[in-house]
Formats: sequence, C-alpha cells, structure tokens
Amino acid sequence: MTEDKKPEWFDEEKADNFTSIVRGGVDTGEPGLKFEKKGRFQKRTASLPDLNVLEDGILNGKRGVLARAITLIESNAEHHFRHAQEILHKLLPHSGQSLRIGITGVPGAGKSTFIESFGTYLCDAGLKVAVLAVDPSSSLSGGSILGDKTRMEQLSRNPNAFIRPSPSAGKLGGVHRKTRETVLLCEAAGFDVILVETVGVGQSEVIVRDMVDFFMLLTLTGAGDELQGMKKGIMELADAVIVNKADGSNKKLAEKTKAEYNRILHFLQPATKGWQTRAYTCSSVFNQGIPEIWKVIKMFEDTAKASGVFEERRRLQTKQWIHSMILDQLQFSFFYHPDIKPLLPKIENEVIAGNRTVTSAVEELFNIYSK
Ligand SMILES: Nc1nc2c(ncn2[C@@H]2O[C@H](COP(=O)(O)OP(=O)(O)OP(=O)(O)O)[C@@H](O)[C@H]2O)c(=O)[nH]1
Ligand SMILES: [Mg+2]
Repeated sequence: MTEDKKPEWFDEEKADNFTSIVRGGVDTGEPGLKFEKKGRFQKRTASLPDLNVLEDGILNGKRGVLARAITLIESNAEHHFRHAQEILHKLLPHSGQSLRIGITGVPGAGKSTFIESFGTYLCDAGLKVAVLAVDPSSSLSGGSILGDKTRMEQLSRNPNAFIRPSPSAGKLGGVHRKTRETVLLCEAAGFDVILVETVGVGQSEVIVRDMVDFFMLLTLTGAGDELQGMKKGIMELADAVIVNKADGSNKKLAEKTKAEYNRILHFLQPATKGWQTRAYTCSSVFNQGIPEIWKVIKMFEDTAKASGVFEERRRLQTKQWIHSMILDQLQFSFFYHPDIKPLLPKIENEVIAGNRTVTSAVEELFNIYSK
C-alpha cells in the first residue's frame, strides 16, 4: 500500500478540516492492464451494406432497408457519409414526387396528436405517409419525436406509415442536410406525403419552410394574448393556420380565434404567391376538420402547380440547399483544419485577455487557413 496523501489542490486555510484524502492504490508492480488476446477491445468496423441491395430495397419500399440508409445519412462518420451520398445519387431520379408538408406550433399546440390523426386519415385513404422531425436542439434533448411514439401509437403501427425521429447535428452537416436527404430517400421508397414536424423555436421554422411545399402553423384558442405576442414572421411563413383543440367547451372560442386570425392574415404578405393563407379549426383528438384540411392542401397543390409557383419554389429550395451545404462545408473545413483546430483556443484566449483585437485574430486564422 502506498502512502495516503492530500489531493493536489486544497484550500490551505481549511487544510485541517479537509476530510478528503487520496488513498494510494495497491502497488502490484504492473505498469497497467494487460490483455492476453490482442485486439479484444479493438473497435470493429462493420461492413457497409451493399449499394445495390440498398437501392433495390428502398425502391421496393422495404422499410428496414430505408431505415438503414437513413442511419447512414445521419451518421457523422466520413465513410458512412460517402456511402450515403452514392445511394442518394442512385436514387435521385426516383425522388421528388411526394407532397412535402411542414408543421410547426408552440409546444403543447398538439402537433404530434394532429399528425397522428391526419397521418392515419391519409393512410386510410391509401396514401403512404412518412413523418420526420426537425429539432435543432435534439442533440441535447435526444429527439422529441422519440417520446412521441406513444402519442402516435396508432400511426406508428400503420403499415402505410414510417416515423423517424429528428437527427442530431454533427460535423458533417446540420439537421437540415440530413432531413432533406431523408426526404429524398422516403420519396424513392414510394411515400406520397412527407410530414415534417418542428418545434416552434429558433430557426427551425425557417429550416423547415425551406424544405416543404406547404407549411402550416398549429395554434391554440384563447389567442387574444397569443396573437399579440405571436411573431408576425412565423405567420408570414404559413400557408394555413390551424386552430387545434376545437372541441367540447373550447369549440366556440376556437371559431372566434379563427376569425381573429383570418382578420390578421388578410393584412399579411402571403407565404405563397397566388394563395391566400387562411385559418381553419380542427380537433385532432376527435378527428374533426381533418378531411377539410387535406382538401385545402390538395387545392393548394393544384393552384400552385397550375401557376408554376410549386416548381419555382422547389427550384429555389434546391438553390438554398446548395448554399446552406456550402456554408456547412466551409465551417467544417475551417474549424477542423489541422492547423486551425489546435491554434484556435490559444488565439481566443489572447483576444479574451485583451492582448489583441478580434479582427487581427480572425485575419491571422484566415491567412493560415488559405495557405
Ligand atoms: N382537447 C384536445 N386536446 C388535444 C388536441 N390535440 C392535442 N391535445 C392535447 O394537447 C396536449 C399536447 O399535445 P401534443 O400533440 O403532445 O402537442 P405537441 O405540439 O406535439 O407538443 P410538443 O411535442 O411538446 O411540442 C396533449 O395532452 C394532447 O392530448 C385536440 O384536438 N383536442
Ligand atoms: Mg410533439
């Protein structure tokens, strides 16, 4: 047994009262653990699924294969990323035919319940429905939709539905790249409607607006105060405002709220050219107003396709996608640059200590980066 001692640091003034000690371990004379079998604890690199198998599986709508391909897309490992890009390249010609619908709303507005009800309605009508989620905070919370499986119980058991929780961001691109690519895979797998749920916080609405054809805002009754506080910006992104929970004693109030929204929407810039955004009511729990909302969306699709606005938006979204990926890549290549990464903390500290300006620090880093 080696000698007991105090920790490396302790408060000198309170030394006498200090009860913790570092107890020396048993000295066996061994430098460390030895493994008899070499490689027993070595990391295994699983072989990647064959490209043709993935392609065939997805085109034949096999959900297990689809889930596997999405996992590759979501992975932050470089070799998975490359493999996923090859699959996407093969499947690109089979994508694009679905209707992409975004759903936002404050926590508790009833998004998950709505998706359960709306999704089941669509599945019963013979459509295949994929539900994806965008939650930029999911790397912290672990993905909101996961806990939602209970709220989407019926839908998650439906053979026509496929539910996927939000990916977390990583060094190989943010949540938006992963979700957009997942949309393409789902389309190649034959899904007719893609529902993208997002929490109504931060940038997530804008991210989702940029990847869907139709965007709806789910809201609650008693909106008097809420309407005042609601960000006008979000209402201007929406193609429909849905006042949910229009049931029981809440029904009357819901109608009133709808009218209030309609009055405000009338003065706002519509999200889609040639389409007047309106408010509607529904009850997700009692499945009321759900077929009517689908009718509105189909009418939107017809109108926007006839006027060319639909295709125009998709073209613009592809352009935005390219730009956001360039930004992702630039960020990655800068912050993970072998000369920048180790130097950055030192330079940051110099700036924080007031020994140099931010501008000169950034200039130096960029000089190193572009060398
Ligand atoms: N009465 C009534 N309650 C509803 C309705 N829709 C949802 N709820 C209830 O409202 C609560 C919140 O619903 P969720 O679907 O979890 O809401 P969400 O918007 O997904 O919430 P987050 O995932 O936390 O952002 C649940 O207790 C639901 O049962 C509805 O149409 N009528
Ligand atoms: Mg939810």
